[in-house]
Amino acid sequence: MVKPDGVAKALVGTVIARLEGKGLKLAQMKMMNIDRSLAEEHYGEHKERPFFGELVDFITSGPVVAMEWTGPSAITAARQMMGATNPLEAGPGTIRGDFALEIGENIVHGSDGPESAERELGLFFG
Ligand code: 3AN
Repeated sequence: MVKPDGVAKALVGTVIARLEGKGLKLAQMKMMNIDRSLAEEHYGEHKERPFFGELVDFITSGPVVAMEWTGPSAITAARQMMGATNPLEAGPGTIRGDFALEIGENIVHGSDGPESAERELGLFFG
């Protein structure tokens, strides 16, 4: 998903181009606004974390672009290209390493495994 900061910085095309360049295939895509209840469900695993409120505020602050990507080891490949959660720890050449500075505004979200991918695809495209 390209998060509100990525959309605001006009990075949707860049994110898509990078993943397509790697060889992944874009299977579904939807620009949308996420309401609070969907955001709380999406980030349910972080409910007890101190930054949960900020996370929900931020993801609902503007339009996002939800996407389904497919291909060999798509999750591992996409997460490698996204870079570490904290942009200051994300290497150059990664999306977060190249375009973000703050952990709360790190341009993209990616499912962290097959189960979360299934769950999140159901939330956004089901
Ligand atoms: P990732 O998106 O790399 O899988 P998660 O799932 O651990 O990272 O975290 C979800 C989101 O929560 C991150 N994309 C980031 O925006 C935010 N986040 C994670 N850790 C922190 C933190 N310590 N402070 C503020 N926001 C955080």
